[in-house]
Amino acid sequence: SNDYQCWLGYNKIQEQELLKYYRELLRTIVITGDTPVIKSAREELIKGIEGLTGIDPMIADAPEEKTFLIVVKSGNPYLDNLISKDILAKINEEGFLIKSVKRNGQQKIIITGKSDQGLLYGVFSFLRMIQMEKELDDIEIINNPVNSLRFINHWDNLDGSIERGYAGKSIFYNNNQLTDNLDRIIDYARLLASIGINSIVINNVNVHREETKLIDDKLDMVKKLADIFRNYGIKTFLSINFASPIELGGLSTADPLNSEVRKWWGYKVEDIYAEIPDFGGFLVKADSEHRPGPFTYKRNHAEGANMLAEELKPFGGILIWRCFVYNCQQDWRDYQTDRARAAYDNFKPLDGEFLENVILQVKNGPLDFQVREPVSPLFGAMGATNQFLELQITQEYTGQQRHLCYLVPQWKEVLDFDTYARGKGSTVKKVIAGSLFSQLYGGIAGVVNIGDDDNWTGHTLAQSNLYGFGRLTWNPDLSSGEITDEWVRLTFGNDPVVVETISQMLLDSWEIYENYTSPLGIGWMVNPNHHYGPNVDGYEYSRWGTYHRADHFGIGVDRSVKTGTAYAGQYFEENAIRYESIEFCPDELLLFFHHVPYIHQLKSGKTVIQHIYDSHFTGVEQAIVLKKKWEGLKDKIDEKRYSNILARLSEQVEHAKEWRDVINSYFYRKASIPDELDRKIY
Ligand code: BDP
Repeated sequence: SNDYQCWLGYNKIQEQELLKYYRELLRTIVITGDTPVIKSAREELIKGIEGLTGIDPMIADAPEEKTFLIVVKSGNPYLDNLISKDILAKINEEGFLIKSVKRNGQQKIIITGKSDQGLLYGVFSFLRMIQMEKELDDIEIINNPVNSLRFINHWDNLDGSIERGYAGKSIFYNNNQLTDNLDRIIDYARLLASIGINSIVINNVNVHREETKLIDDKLDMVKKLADIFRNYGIKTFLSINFASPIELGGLSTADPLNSEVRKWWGYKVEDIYAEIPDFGGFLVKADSEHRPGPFTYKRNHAEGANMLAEELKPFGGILIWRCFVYNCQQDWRDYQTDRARAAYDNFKPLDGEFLENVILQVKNGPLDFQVREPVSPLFGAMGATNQFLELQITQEYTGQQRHLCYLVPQWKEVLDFDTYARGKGSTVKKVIAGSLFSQLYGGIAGVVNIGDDDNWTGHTLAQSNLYGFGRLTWNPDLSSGEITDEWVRLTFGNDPVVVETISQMLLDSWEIYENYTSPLGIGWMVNPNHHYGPNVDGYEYSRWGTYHRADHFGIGVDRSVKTGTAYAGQYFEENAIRYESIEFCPDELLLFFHHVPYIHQLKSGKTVIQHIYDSHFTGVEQAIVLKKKWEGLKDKIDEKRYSNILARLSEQVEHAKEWRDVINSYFYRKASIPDELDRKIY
């Protein structure tokens, strides 16, 4: 069904002239090679052409006079007189070239690349062009991935549950076993490869008892998954338990400097590579939210990470270490400690101490995937260390796939943020691609939003977040508009009304969600634990370090250097100055950085309290408009997807009202300042 196929639906081209044109061109194709990845490319090409044109293409091994589409590696002699060395030299290891050429008066399209993966990506890109009804006459596209590691993180547990999963159960595991439905995993690998993903972590960062065994007597499960993903150019990684030497090995310690511990890991790593020679490496959450780590042994995180990295290195493995480390036991009354400071305080002093196959994985913001946060000050602050950006595709704090919240615009802001680490233009996207400091590794990791629901993501429109994530990891310079337009066309077809309406709904949705939830960068006004729905004081008097500090007079957390927690001082000067002063701090982050009276006037001209009222009333109106726009497409969308999305949008409207009323009445009572427009506040 369409909802299951996502953006690989390959529905028949509607436009008759074009259909004729494609049919003529794609009758015979050549794709050479029989490695597993090329096989996947060939199968995809056939599937795509069959679906899109209704013809059954002839696959030849060697180019003939009349062959139109030729997919060969860049060393193939066939290309010698057709494509110049200069052009070929511009393709990087995983990149590809799609070029129209003429040979003996015959028009042809060449797809080429240096690696099997390059060809696979080229094929997906070509199919995308057809799905989007592009002319093929005069094209020359050189397309290289900007990030070398394009990562998906699964928070799946072996019992089949998914931490922060909003679309059913795990597609990998069931009852501590590998699922029987391997076909679905193949389809998943296709979806990921089609957007350029080349690495996957297959289990939750919180590694519990069963998952600890994945490097031990459950390694065969890893092997089976790796065998599937490999065919699509995707490397498999595991989250590991830092205390494994104790839990699995029976040692009395997991001290990274203990020689028995090192030896134990060395053997383990050897075992893994014996089974899975191209195994990717480990991801580690240590000393965070009750996970074990080097702090127990008075070692620092470089000592912890390097110990593992050293064992992985001979096999080409990578060690990814998360910077989500903070004291989750802090006291809400303590105005001095600030959770936002934690990642920087813990890791910045260690810059330069990590081995070259260690990558630090940093969440986009200093707290935890809120609807709005400033960018983490760690980006750019560790010039001698590989850094990854971690994004959350699964909508934990952004409506849990019951609300529409398209995150690509948010991610674009993060990627384009200027850290000033090396003067103007030191954007996050350059830091993490490794280009700002010429680092060996770089990339983006996304906590994925899929499960075993028919449509993978619960809310069908949430498929766009996975698509957009992949496209951005490939090329962070793509605009939100381009990505959105692509996704809508590939998913729902090329009808201009459909494309225009859905694109606009997506592009507006983040701001709408922000409007009716927590205002001005403050965050956290959610129900504890499950994090769905409004609860202004839900976290205010608990230990997690997530406060708004609202009282009768004002709201916000003073993170200035002069009078607050000094978090603002963790940024490079240009940003530090901007965030330090109430005057320069942008409205949307004001309450993140400053505690201000409700009557404080924003740059918009409104007072804080009036902004809260207005944005919450507006947010609900906008949610209603989203639903209306969707209803306008009733005749243009298949029934299953139409009703899935309609049901979610209806829930969103009702739930937005709850948010509005809870937030507005809280602040109305707290501040005792009436709404200027005298609207009814419940
Ligand atoms: C938080 C989630 C929690 C994760 C944690 C993490 O609430 O379930 O384990 O992040 O990233 O957002 O480790």
